[in-house]
Amino acid sequence: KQQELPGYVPWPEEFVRRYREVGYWAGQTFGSMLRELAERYADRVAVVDGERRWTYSELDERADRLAAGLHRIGIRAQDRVVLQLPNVAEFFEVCFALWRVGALPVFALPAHRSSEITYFCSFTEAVAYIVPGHHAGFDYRALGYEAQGAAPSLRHVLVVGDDPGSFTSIDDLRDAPRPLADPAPSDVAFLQLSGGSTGVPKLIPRTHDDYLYSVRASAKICGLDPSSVYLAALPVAHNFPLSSPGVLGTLYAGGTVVLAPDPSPATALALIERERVTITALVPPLALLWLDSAARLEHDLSSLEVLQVGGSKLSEEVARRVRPTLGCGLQQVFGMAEGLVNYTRLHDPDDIILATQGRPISPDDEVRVVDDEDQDVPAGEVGHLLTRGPYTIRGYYRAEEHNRSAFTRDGFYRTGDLVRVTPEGYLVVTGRDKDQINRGGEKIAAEEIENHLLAHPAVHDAAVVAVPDAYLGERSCAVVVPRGEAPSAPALKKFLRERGLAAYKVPDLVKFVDAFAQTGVGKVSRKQLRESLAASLRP
Ligand code: J2J
Repeated sequence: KQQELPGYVPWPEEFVRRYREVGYWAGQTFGSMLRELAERYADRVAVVDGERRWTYSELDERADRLAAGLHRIGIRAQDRVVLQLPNVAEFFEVCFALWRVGALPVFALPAHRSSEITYFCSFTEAVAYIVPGHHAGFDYRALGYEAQGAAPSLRHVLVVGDDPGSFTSIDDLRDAPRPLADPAPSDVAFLQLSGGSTGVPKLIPRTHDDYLYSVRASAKICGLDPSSVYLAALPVAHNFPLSSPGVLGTLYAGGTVVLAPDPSPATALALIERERVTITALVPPLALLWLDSAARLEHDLSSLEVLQVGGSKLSEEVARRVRPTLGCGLQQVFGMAEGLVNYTRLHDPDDIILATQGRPISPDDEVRVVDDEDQDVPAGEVGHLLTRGPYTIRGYYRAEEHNRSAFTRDGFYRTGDLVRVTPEGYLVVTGRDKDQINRGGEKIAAEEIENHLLAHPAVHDAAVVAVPDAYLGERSCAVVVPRGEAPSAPALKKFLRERGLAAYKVPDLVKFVDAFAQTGVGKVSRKQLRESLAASLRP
């Protein structure tokens, strides 16, 4: 057995034993899963990307060939590889190839820019960075150069697509398959991104064992089988479309994954009709966009059985419109890349489906709702959600100090969500106590943006908070105390974009104030400050 990844916090031995005994952890790896799927579903279509259709055997063979090529250029077990691909078929080829080598994808999102990418590459000491070349009007190879400049560990920038420039194309890495040792199922399989509430994004180590359990159980809860057709409208690297049950759950069930290049109604609804899609997943603002779109009348959506909505709170009014308008069932999904995922079940009564965010996947998901002193609140009351279980991490990757506050001493993850539990055991999300803005499902860590703002010479202090928004649920607002003459709001936003921040993190609004409130005893905490600013901005 290989050495454990430094910076990974394993489950305590008694939990490992239990999760294996009960069969949650089935001792499988992603690589061996694909091998079995290729045997069972050989000629069935696994992935549809535009006019391309890859069968299960084709995907399996591609993964073998690329794994051999990655191995040839020196990529080895436990190496970290930052992966930033949009919804293209090669996403699967590359992931499974890395898993066959035992290397760890680090899942960046297509929206990330140099600020995020250089951090992921240097913090994880990545040996390679994989990009799409051009995509959606952006040249990712430029990020490749920046990453190389910033991360001495980076030996390769690999490009998917026709125009690698001076980098290596993955087309040149499709070697003859060679035998490679499969990683251990208990090994870390990849690093997923946390929504985050701290100055730098936290990385989430997920093992083959724990993640595959959540994928298998999710596929079952969502009724997936070989006739299922899943439309990936959200970016596939995000935990929701990746695993709840998402693209991996669909492959596990022998179904077909259809990749949408973008989630607009025009693109996605046409694909639903063309590919006879049965299930898809959206964040609430996109669900609203689909419901309001005239395009839904132009397409036959009769194949669609389930629309999953999650990532941020879905209002009951919007929830009510799903079945009458789109003709399909609704499933609410409340999950997190750290682990715990809750689903309303397909045959739950309407009041549960419309007004709750579901219940946990596993009988061994432990859920506590506590007050500020970590004491359980009376049943049904609102409190902080803590959780522990067979697919919830025990610590972020290489974050010893942060882990001391993000987890309780007995290993519960502090989700930062405020919830109550219904008598039927379903969770209702009522709010949040983490310093994060949930911009229609896209998460923004206040402190991360504040640090960027503070780098501006004319910014004395800054706080970033959420303001309510009819469409997105929340938008972000930077409240800035200028140093000397205040810069203009557009100039500040431009400054942030030029620092290489992903566009969704650039504050929607900028407000200037003379000073932040101080209490009699001294400075108020950042958290209190953000809370009072947010309250003052609410209409
Ligand atoms: C309210 N808040 C929600 C919901 C997530 C499935 C689905 C979503 C995610 C995800 C995921 C919410 N109502 N229905 O990983 O596998 C907020 C909570 C939560 C945070 C996690 C999955 N669904 N949230 O959104 O890691 O605040 O995962 O703690 O991006 O999103 O964000 P993230």
